[in-house]
Amino acid sequence: RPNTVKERLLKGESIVNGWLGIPSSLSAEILGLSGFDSVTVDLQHGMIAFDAALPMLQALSATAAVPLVRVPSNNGPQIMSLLDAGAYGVICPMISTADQAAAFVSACRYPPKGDRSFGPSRAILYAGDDYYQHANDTILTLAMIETQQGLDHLDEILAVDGLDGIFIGPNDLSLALGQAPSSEPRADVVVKAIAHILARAQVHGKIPGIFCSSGEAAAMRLEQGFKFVVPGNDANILKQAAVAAVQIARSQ
Ligand code: 3PY
Ligand code: MG
Repeated sequence: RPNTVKERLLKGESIVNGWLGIPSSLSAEILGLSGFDSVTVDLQHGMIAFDAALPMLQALSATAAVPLVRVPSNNGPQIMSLLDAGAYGVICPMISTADQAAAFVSACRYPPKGDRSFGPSRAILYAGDDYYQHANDTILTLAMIETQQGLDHLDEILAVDGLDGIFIGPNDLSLALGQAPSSEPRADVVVKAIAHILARAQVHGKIPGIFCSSGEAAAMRLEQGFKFVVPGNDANILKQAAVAAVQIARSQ
């Protein structure tokens, strides 16, 4: 099974990605059927461990959305487990150096390109029996740029072979630059850093992605030139819709 999202990104097309932090296969199925191109199971800040992530990846398989994960950290064995579980792409937080980026990419690639260990227990069910032949090209790798060191080493990180793109974490990036965390930063220093990361990613031919917290914000980022955006996460979308529905009910 091809990774249509990676193929489209490499052609320069834009992707709208859903974001799951609630540990529920039903939530995964709902977002998977909501029109997103891909959906990310967030094992870093979502309330999700491997045992909950597995049925979520299975639920996404019943939809057209490409299943991605955000891992808690740059941990090879953990990345490999989630790939074995059928993730077709990995977003890795807090990438600060080229060595870290190279280790991340290596965990996603079978030898000789990387050091991924073989055993795609469920991936083979999702992908098909020829998983091994295509896996190194299929798996999407996005390194999060969200630390001061990551900014300092941006060009070296972007030069890492096999890294498909970057994904900005605006909250951690704000903190790194001495500002309060925000998904839609307004502080000049953060606005400039985001524009800089975007421009450098474009120069290096890497996919520029960014987390955002609403449909409007995601549309603005696409307009700005980002190619992989997130119009909010499941918990916030649920909360906002619930609050709005209660308000409407009480206003009659
Ligand atoms: C950040 O904003 O730091 C993120 O990691 C978004 O999920
Ligand atoms: Mg972050």
